[in-house]
Amino acid sequence: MAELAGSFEQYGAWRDALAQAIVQFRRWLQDNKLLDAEASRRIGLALDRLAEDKLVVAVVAEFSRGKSELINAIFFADCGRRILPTSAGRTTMCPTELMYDESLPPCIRALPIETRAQSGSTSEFRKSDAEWRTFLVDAASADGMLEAFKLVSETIRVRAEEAKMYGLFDPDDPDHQAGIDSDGTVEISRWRHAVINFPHPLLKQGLVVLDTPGLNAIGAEPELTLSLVPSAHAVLFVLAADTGLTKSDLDMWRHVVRDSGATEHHIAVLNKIDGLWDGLKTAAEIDIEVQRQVALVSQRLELDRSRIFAVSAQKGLVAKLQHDEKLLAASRLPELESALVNVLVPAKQNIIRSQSLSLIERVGEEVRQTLAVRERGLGEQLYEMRSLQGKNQGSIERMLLRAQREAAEFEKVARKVVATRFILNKIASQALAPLKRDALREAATKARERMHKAWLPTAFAPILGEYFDGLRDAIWQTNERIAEMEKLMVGVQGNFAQELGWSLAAPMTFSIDSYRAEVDRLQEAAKVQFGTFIVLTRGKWGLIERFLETVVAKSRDIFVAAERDVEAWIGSLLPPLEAQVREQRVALIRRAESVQKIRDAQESLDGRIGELQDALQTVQEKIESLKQQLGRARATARGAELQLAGAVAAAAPAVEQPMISAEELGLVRQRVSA
Ligand SMILES: Nc1nc2c(ncn2[C@@H]2O[C@H](COP(=O)(O)OP(=O)(O)OP(=O)(O)O)[C@@H](O)[C@H]2O)c(=O)[nH]1
Ligand SMILES: [Mg+2]
Repeated sequence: MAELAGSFEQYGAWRDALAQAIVQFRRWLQDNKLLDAEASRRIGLALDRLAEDKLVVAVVAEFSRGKSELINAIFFADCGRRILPTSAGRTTMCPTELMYDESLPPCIRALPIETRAQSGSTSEFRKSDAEWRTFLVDAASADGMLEAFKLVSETIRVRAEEAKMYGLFDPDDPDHQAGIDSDGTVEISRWRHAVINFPHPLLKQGLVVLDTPGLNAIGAEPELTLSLVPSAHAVLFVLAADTGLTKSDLDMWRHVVRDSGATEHHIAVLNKIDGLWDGLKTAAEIDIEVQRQVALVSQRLELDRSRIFAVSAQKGLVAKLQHDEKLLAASRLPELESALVNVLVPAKQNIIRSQSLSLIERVGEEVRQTLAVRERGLGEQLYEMRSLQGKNQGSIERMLLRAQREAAEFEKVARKVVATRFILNKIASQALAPLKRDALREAATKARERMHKAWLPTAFAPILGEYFDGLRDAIWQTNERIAEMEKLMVGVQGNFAQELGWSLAAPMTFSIDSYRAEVDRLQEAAKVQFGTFIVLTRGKWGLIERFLETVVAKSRDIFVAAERDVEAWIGSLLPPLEAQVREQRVALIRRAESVQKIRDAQESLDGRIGELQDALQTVQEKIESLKQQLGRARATARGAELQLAGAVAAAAPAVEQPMISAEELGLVRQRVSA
């Protein structure tokens, strides 16, 4: 925890410093009147992203493997007690997120299970407060908190038909049948989802921990497998040494974790190794036994041994609460924590770093060009004014005519920007149309109706396949229009280069291919889920319906994000050109004006030359100052990497590592950072 907290704190401090540097850069732009609306919007977005940055750890396992205990031990031992309820048998009944949102008081927000009878996935319910129940928590009272957190294990008894309506009871399943009481009721979770808002230091830094219930609940809540687990930055899959690797563990690993995407985020935990400490075996014997189990798990999960950690969550928690270093080392929890930090922090930091750097470079380059145009304009004016020294009225007159003619010629070229905006808007609306809500809704309705009409569940998979093909086609269409817009911009910029000698940065190459990859991933996850469903439900429509809803909700999320990116890209195309046109126009008008004033003897030539020299110096100072601003922001963005890597490397050797060698750990790190 010390290492985890240290890394998180460093990461959080780096992120804050980065945000600070971007704010400073924005202020500098503002003070120097160099911030246009588009750059301001982009900077605002980047700052929002930094403020909302989260690191999500999902803990997944069959019931009673010790997920909740592991969360208590790794993240919350400093609360001085066990905060999430743990017990033999099923305990956590609903997916539970622990996080901190400072705009809310400490509380638990819970979505009643009855919402499963309505349409809408958890993420859709999340968008409104209406269905959620909120319970305030007194964060200062450990007892109060503990009491409040028991909510996640609350159950209710309902009639079997009602449970069936929620998709939690299958009359054809003998296990489910056995669960019916003499009064015809079954026990189900009271809540569908819980979000604990809790001002713990790690959560304040942006950590989100997702605790999940065992298989049955996961199978019934597609949101977890399609959305929450795949989008986590680290997934801990927990097994227990006393039960070994059971068939249902393996099913869960395959369907929920392995097939959910990025394997480099996965860590397997073999928990409850304290069961092997029977007092009769020597430490060496215990170690051999643990190694044997780890080897077996590695083989069955097809996961590298360096990714498997044997621990005792319970002893780790006790050791931390009692400050017992020896017991903590025996629990082997610190090794797992090191690995978790390495999976979680560097990869996330790289993403944030490159996003922020690309924003800084892009905005910086645009401003640099604006200043360069200004510098050139002033330089030219100065040259002209100097050449007027000692000239007669006739030459001044000629120069005025030339200045006026050039200003008029420029306006002709500049008009092309207006025409370009018109064409661009037209293509833009064609580019965005396939991603719009209506188009998606239509595709979803069609798929749903076809499934409804289909007689055999075997017809479902191809229908779903066609739905996904439709999504990919929409992305393809958008990409085509994007390419068209890029070509248009390159052409217009070429025009300006030819006629005015401008060199503008080429439009950022862009496509929404990454969203196609997300659609592919969603389809993969959906396929796996779907296979399980057909078997589980034997064609139960309610469950299929809910599953379909989650797929549609998730596809909508993908499209909303894609649409936002496309809009932002389109928005970034013209402003740099427009800014230069503005700059140039002002320079040309100023030039004609000053020649005129000199002709009319309203201004002395020397005075004007002096003014221009001052203005030129000011611009050159701004260019220099921009360089410094950019250098500072870049350094902040790059800065913490070495420190962070250094901190992890320094902390690692201090921990005893009987299970995995330093080389192996290095390999994991390399892979993670790769
Ligand atoms: N001996 C031993 N028992 C443990 C360990 N970790 C957890 N347990 C016990 O295992 C039982 C289940 O632990 P939980 O943390 O509730 O398990 P879970 O995976 O959250 O289970 P669900 O919430 O039902 O899905 C509890 O009685 C814990 O005390 C451990 O490292 N060693
Ligand atoms: Mg639990």
